Amino acid sequence: VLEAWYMDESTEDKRLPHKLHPNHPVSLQELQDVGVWYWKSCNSIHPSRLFYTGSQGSLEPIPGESGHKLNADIYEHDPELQKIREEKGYSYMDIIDVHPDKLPDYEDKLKTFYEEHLHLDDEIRYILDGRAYFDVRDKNDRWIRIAMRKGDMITLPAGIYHRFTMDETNYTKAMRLFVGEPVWKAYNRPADHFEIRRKSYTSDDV
Ligand code: KMT
Ligand code: NI
Repeated sequence: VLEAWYMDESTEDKRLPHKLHPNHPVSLQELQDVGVWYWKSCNSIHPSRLFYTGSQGSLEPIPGESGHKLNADIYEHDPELQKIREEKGYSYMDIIDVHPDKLPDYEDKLKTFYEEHLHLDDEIRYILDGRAYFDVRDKNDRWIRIAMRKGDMITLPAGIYHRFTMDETNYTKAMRLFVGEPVWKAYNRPADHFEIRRKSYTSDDV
């Protein structure tokens, strides 16, 4: 099942869960309200399955056999991944192995990933192995932490403030997807002058 929660204010190790006490979980609907899509693989170790149902972009609990059933073990030739890529136009993909021996400038990159930033395009990640956290700001500017593990896919909408960190297991391998030629440019906060910040993801009563 989806694991997402509001974060505490502690400045302790970013790799820790940082849950509130008591925990304040965040639902799939609440994520969708800020424009984040999240879906899990059928091979997830979690019992509850959520399938991305396609064109409407909705996530629903197992609707019979319809929808996509990603399998991270066969990502190189997974027809379900292929279908999503075709439907969404994710023509570009590469794989980022976040490990000191595999990722050049490992420490610097992790530092950059954890700076609060936005992109002008969607950030689409599919976790092939290991685990990680994506943190996103809700409409009231509070941090939501999303736990990602093998088989999970996420789409952060263009313009949302977010950041990324490893968890205590210190390993993740992720597929990066993109519509067309990839643009990885990150704009650290404050970056509110962009048109994309006017449209959405900011407080409704502004
Ligand atoms: C980003 O821009 O936040 C990232 O690319 C996160 C790291 S993907 C493993
Ligand atoms: Ni980013």
